[in-house]
Amino acid sequence: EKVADAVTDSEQEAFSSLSPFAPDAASVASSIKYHAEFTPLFSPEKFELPKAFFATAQSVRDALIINWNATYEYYNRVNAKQAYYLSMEFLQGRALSNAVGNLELTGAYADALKSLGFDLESVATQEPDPALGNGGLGRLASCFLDSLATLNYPAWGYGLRYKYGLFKQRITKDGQEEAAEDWLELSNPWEIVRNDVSYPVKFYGKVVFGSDGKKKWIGGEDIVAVAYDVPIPGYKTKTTINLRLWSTKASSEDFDLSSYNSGKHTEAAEALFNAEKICYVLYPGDESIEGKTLRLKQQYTLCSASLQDIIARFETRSGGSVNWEEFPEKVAVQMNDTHPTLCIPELMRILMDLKGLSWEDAWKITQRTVAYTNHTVLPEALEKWSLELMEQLLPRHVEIIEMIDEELVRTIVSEYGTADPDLLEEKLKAMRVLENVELPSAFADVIVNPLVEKNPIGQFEDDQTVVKKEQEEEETAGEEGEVIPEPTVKTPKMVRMANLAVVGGHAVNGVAEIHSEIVKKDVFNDFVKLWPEKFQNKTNGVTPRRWIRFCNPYLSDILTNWIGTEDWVLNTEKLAELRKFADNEDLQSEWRAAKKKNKLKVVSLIKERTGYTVNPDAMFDIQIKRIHEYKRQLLNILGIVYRYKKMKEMSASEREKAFVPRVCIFGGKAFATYVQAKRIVKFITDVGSTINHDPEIGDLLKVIFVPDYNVSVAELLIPASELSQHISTAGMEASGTSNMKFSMNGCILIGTLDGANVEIREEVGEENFFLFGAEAHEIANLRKERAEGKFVPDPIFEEVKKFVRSGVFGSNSYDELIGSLEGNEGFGRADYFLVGKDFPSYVECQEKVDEAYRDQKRWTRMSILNTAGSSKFSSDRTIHEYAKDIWNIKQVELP
Ligand code: B1H
Repeated sequence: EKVADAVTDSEQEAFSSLSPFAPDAASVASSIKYHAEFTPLFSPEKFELPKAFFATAQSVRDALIINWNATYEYYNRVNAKQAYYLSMEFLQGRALSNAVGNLELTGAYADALKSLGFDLESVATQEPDPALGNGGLGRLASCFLDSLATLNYPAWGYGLRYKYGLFKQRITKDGQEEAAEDWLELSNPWEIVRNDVSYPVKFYGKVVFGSDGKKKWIGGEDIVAVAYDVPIPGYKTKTTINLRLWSTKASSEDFDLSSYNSGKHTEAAEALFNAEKICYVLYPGDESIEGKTLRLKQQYTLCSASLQDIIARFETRSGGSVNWEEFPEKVAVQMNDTHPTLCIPELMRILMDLKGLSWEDAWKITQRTVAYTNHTVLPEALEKWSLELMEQLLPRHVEIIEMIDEELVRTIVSEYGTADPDLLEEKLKAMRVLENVELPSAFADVIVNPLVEKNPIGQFEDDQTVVKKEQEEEETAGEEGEVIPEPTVKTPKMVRMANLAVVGGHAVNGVAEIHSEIVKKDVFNDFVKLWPEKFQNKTNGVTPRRWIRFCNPYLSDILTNWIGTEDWVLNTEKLAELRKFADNEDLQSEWRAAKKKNKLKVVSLIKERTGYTVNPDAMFDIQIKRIHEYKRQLLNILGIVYRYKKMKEMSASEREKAFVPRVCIFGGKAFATYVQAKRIVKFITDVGSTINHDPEIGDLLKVIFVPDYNVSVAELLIPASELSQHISTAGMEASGTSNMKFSMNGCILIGTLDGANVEIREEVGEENFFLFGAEAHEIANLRKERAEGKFVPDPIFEEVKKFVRSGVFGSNSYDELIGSLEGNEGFGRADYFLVGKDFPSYVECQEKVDEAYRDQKRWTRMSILNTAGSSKFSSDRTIHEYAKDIWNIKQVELP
């Protein structure tokens, strides 16, 4: 039974009268002109493209506001359970085409703009691409919002309104350079500031007992979080949900006017800066931990402001009779990775200290409300915070975390008993929320061992830590027999956020089947034994609106014609109907023509961004994702180098017979301080400048690095791709989501059995996927063998490394890059990512790709079968699963 049934007919009528302005071209045009004049951002005498974009967006926003208000009011009324998706990242991409598309107003807006002398596509490209995320994790959050709205689920997103998005990437002769992404420079037409929705957020201070005997957190530093709402329209529905982004500021009293008047301008504004800087930048790391205090302040701001807001809404909707036990029946909080884990102690704090609940009640409510999605098993990305830092910044939360840890110790002791102290010690060490912390005093006589790790040496220490440790070892190395005190820096007390998230929530999920298995078998195996029912899989998905319907109109038309309905946009299962036409010659030629048109757009993009001219008839072979060693862009580029070397050894006619012409395209950003990733970028561009200017090679091979990869660039590249590379070391890519987008757009994947590749291959058929490489279960042993010096590299791998070192790509001999692939400890990890191991099978697989591409009928069939087999990867499927298995929310259709 739908909740909507609870509403009477007359109420329904009242809502339907709220429909947006009449969506014909003439009224749209007058709305655009109205905003150009009366919501001005530019001077009146000219009407140029930027003004056209802002006026158009403002006019679309009117429709969104009407629908947003109707949705909000209706949800308030029916008071259905609502899900809240908390994420440090939302990678929204441009909103204009998506919004008019979802509102089914594309035609009206295109015509209206035409009558004003503009075309919709050029107007849309005026919009800055808001990059409030690093990569897959943030883009997933945005796809989820699209599906939630489209499927009429009561849900909101909560995030931070970063002043600067992910940096702009420039490629120079020295490699990657970063520049600030000032996406708000001309203002953001989509956001609505809610000046009446703000909450105080406290840092530092101390904990005292109040007169009521309750704990009170006082003093310290108070800032204010203000709500900025971004309406999220669903496709072909009135439902418009909310992405609420917090911006931080100081309260106006914090501006020290007397200091200012006495000329101390900087000091006067210090508090303002201190508060505002929390939301200055998106934390730039993808899978690494830096910039500590500010990052922790960001995380706490998100958790605290969002929970205060959620609780206020719960209280309002309860209408004066608040029953806290009902909270989990009205609220589901999903934590996107561990970044919002402070939700757990924050909810506990609010319930106990401010609402007066007992520990037991608060704990039950918190656990039933919160759930955690894990997105990575890379050990260096499992977040830990220094207990000391957290104690200073959030003293009350640390008390609560210590109590949670103590309860957990009690559970572990009762599970394992004290008969085998070694086993118990091992379990406590692995499972406790607190690391390197003495056991709570209650357990002092139960367990003798202090459980403090002496030398925690991680697999993934960065170069700096290694250097520091070597220095320390030198400093402490004494004469034989001399007693050397343990350096205390080696046993920092830490809070393990993942363990806290697992303990404090009712569900833990991975993001692809293989990843969820690794989560259960390795990362959280001990917790699975305690609470098997918590662990789940929710294979990621992507929205078919943005990632097929709007980014690939040529393909969309073909799909609609051959399937006979446009329903596939909402019911991707319909895509399977294409299977029966996979060999149909008419479909095949339409299919190839659409691909060609998309490739031509990319030819222009490449010309404009890099100056290179590429041949649209060559195979477009694409790898776009964050630059990371585990994603193995190095394997790809070394494969290209090997291909180039073989070409150079042949005569022109042999070359043309042996190789299919390719344009190899790379895109992606390297974390600004990730030195090895930046070396990879530089190497790719160096290889490109040699090959692309080699007259013997011509159109047979081109290597392009598209600078400043972002959502908008992905929307152009993915529809134009024919082969795409998802070649991570098996077991390291949790899911991947671009692999799904490529497959939907009829691109064939080359990849390892990793993340969602495994499921994509199952769905599209193994003959339509190019598989190579070692499997996840083999990796640990391969690394061990490698370390023992048992690995014998294939001659072709030796050959390609020697070729690079010979100086073909400039005077640089790439010692650090190539050295990292060898058993050469001086350069680090002795091919930790197994590039050398997989190289021969990768090269062989690429030969099969060439062979398949030569037969265009076979290739087109494979391409069609990829689109036809991609239906599982719609985020609509994923969201239905979260709604049912984790959040327990129901669809609420607006009348
Ligand atoms: C993913 C991250 C991530 N996993 C830390 N983990 C970050 C971790 O700023 N940080 O500290 C930022 C991002 N991102 C990605 O999530 C996985 O690598 C992909 O495989 C997966 O598809 C994606 C969505 O689940």
